[in-house]
Amino acid sequence: MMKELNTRIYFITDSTPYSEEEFLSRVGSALAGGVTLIQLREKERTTREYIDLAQKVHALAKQFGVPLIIDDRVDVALAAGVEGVHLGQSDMPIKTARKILGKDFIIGATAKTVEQATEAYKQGADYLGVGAIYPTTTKVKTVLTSTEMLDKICKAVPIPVNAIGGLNKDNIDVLKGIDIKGVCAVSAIMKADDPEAAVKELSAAVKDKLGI
Ligand code: TZP
Ligand code: MG
Repeated sequence: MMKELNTRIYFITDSTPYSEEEFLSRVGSALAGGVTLIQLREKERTTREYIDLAQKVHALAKQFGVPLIIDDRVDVALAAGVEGVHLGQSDMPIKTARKILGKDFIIGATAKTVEQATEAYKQGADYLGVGAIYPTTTKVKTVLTSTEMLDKICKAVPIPVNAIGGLNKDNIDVLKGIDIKGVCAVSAIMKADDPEAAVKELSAAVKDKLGI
């Protein structure tokens, strides 16, 4: 189902090097800068810690009217009462998640091939993240995805497609002419001296260079 979903500046968090206070302050700053979608991505926390942090980030995101997506975990997304979940190729199948979560919940999927993209769409995904476009310093099990593949995926599915992986305001030109609906960024925002300013600069670059 097509939803009102703005994936233009999709901020994916990484709390790893920060105290909770510093992390939440950075997330608040990024939200103030105008991210349109936010994903809490935690790999090391216990389920209880993940839910607790999700509720804190959700309280912030709600102040800005920005939907919160939880990485990997349908149970955590449900327990924290957030708006969405992002599922990779080894997470719960999209079809199963859709059955559990209902039609209004936002479900995102990772795709690296046209086959994965069309399958995720058929199973009920609302948007796709495709990458990594550039090598990334964020801890992730991924391989590079070409801009040619990104272009093919955009042409293959009617849902919004976002590019991800090593993207920042200075290197998104390679995405020009490809029908993505937004960019995902971790480091470019999370590690910035001033996340609010970083979001504003990325947003301006996305508008200037990609026309979205
Ligand atoms: N999936 C593909 S690349 C990536 C994920 C989660 C990490 C992107 O992080 P960064 O710091 O924006 O390169
Ligand atoms: Mg994941």
